[in-house]
Amino acid sequence: MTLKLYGRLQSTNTQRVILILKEKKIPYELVEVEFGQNNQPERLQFQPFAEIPYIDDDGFILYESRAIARYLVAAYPEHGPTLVPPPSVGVKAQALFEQALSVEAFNFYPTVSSILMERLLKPFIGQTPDEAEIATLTEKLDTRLAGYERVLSKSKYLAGDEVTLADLFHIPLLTLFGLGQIDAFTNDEKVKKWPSVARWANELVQRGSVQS
Ligand SMILES: N[C@@H](CCC(=O)N[C@@H](CS)C(=O)NCC(=O)O)C(=O)O
Repeated sequence: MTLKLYGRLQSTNTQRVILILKEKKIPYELVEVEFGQNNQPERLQFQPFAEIPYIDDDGFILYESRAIARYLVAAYPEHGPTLVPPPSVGVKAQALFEQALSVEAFNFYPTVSSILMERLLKPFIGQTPDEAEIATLTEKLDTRLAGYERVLSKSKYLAGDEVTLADLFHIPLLTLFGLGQIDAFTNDEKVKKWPSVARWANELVQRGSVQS
């Protein structure tokens, strides 16, 4: 049975799963869930937190975009690239991969998604962005990106010289930097300060799985 992905194309968390499905070349069917439908009892039995995305893989239900991605690489090892370090790399290299995953989830995502909420969601629902909050968040993001530069000036990707899920998980929000007026990769001064971050981010958003 074809894997079913319940979500919405505009949802960045759904996009994270679609990206991995495409990278892994796993056939799937997107079941579009409309806004406000997540609270229906028939959905809550599958996603108790009333969110998207979730998948149904031949009766196996799983939610949380990052957990879904980890499941896909483990359950479909014969499809596409590995995207995670193999067990043979040892405990320490595995731990470095986990470290990179945490950087995305706890360092990058909360700050960038908060800026995007202000810049994109608020105007969409008729509210005014809080410019003082955006300035504080942008300052915070800049200190985070300085950290990324320290990492990415030493290795091609976050967990070494091979691309992994840790890098790919950034893509849905990276693709919104332009719309969200986040100038990290367009401001000459910032690009000069963080050239490795610009190199890494530009390469990620140009991957075939993003463009297709
Ligand atoms: N940590 C969750 C977050 C899921 C989430 O926040 N989903 C949003 C859409 S991007 C949602 O379902 N919001 C409620 C709604 O759209 O009804 C994940 O990574 O899957």
